[in-house]
Amino acid sequence: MKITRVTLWRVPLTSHETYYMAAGKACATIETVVVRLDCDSGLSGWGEVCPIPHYLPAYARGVEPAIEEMAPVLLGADPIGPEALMTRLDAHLQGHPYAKSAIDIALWDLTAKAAELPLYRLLGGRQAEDLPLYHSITCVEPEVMAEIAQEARGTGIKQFQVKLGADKDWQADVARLRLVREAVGSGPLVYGDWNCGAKRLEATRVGRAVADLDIMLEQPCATLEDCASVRAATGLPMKIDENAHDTESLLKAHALGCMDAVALKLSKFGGLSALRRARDLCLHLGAKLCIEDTWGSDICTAAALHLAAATPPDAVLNVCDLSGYVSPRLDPAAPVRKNGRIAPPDGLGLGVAPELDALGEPCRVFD
Ligand code: 0XW
Ligand code: MG
Repeated sequence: MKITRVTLWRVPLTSHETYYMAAGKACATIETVVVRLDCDSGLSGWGEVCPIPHYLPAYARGVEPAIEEMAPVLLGADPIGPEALMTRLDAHLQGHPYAKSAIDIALWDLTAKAAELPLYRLLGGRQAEDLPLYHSITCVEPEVMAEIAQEARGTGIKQFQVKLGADKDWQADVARLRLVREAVGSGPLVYGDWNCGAKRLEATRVGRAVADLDIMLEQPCATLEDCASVRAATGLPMKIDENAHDTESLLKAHALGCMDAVALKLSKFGGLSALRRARDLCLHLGAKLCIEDTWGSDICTAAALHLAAATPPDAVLNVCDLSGYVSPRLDPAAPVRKNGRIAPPDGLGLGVAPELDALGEPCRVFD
């Protein structure tokens, strides 16, 4: 089997509610990039990547030139066994993991379709029927965040990510954590995410002011060293997100003692092949795993769900139904949350395929 065509679409995804984070970052309408790899056998594989502006060293309009650069290696190549082709792509174009993520997801979709299996079976086999979701709460007034949490709790959600720092008011952040903690009752997991937007001082003040509560902190500062200082000063468990993007960063976070949990996002690492290796390392290091992507719709969401379903359930902290936060749905038949959980699709390959109407006209075709 050979790849004969690479087609790209840019699709604006609009959040149901604008999603505010620290340091002026927000998700209102964000472009996702959808990739289709067509083969001479008639099979097609789908990929997607949706970088959030100002969030990581990645941007949506960077995907197209990176894929243009990789197209000569892709065209005519055998897509079966994605890691072999990804190794060739890494030699041809260094870095650019976010652009490679979309390609790698499409290669896994093709490989699983050719094997006539749902992707989770190729990734090691299904270990979980469904997976626990967290609900991410936009950084607005503390009382409003508590209401959002309570509403989500009523639908069965048991894990809450409380965005912090958007108004640079540390006492408001204390109120956010206290009110959400109170609103959802004891038991559920509540964690505050600064998305790198705090300095050690304010993150430590916030953490110490809620240290009597059952709270986890997520990526308070921009560096692992500063995150580790906050963890040591507050005694609160910590999830690392933006700083975890390759083997070296995972080993460093573990050595610094600040990686109780970690966000394994497809586009930070370079797709399912790289994320599966990172997952295995994290299993060894004993961190709890959030398996997801930065943002996106049904393709990113499905890819992460397949890997999460093929991971030992006691290591999985949670997953994210990214496509539930935005519209349009690329595939209206894709999985949705049910009682705070979500299951991977059961069809062959990724088990999702975008409706062509939702994609519009392609922005580039390489053949
Ligand atoms: C990546 N986000 C902005 C979107 C996800 O839903 C969660 C959040 C994060 O930083 O963890
Ligand atoms: Mg985060």
